[in-house]
Amino acid sequence: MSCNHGYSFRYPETCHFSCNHGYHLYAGSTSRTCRADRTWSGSAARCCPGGYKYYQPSQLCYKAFNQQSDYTSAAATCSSGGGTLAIPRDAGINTFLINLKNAVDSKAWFWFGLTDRDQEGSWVWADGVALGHFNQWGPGRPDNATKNEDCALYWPQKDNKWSDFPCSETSLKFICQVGT
Ligand SMILES: [Ca+2]
Ligand SMILES: [Ca+2]
Repeated sequence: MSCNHGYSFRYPETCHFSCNHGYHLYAGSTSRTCRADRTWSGSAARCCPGGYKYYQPSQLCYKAFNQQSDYTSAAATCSSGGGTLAIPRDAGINTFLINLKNAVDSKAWFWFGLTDRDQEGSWVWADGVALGHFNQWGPGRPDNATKNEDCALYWPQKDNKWSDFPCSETSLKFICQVGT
């Protein structure tokens, strides 16, 4: 994000924002005017990398990848784009992510950023925060069925509830998130 190449503004000058190369504007104002009270008109522009979609309530960008990967490699792909595996921390984000991945592949399983790899039964989001009150586990899940099911996924055959599966499984697709 840049504003006329960093030129400093005074009332009543107008700043024209543009997204950095490879990013697209999703929300906010491309032109903001410096007002007499030293505040700016409009609202902050939000840019997402190409292929990512902006979700206003979380102010983050998300992309469902149409490629298969184990959990660790998926997380590395997200990290190389400056983000993490997506975190459906509340019902609104969860619904947004379900629609996003269904538009890519409504039958595939998709990883998202939740794991109990470090301590069995202690689920932690991709940003290190412990899973709180909100969850959407499917019936009987997580079950750690093969004793090493430590990574979370969307389970389209069960109304897109969450399930646990071995992190080393390579046949899943995945969803990333990145800041604006
Ligand atoms: Ca587990
Ligand atoms: Ca399981």
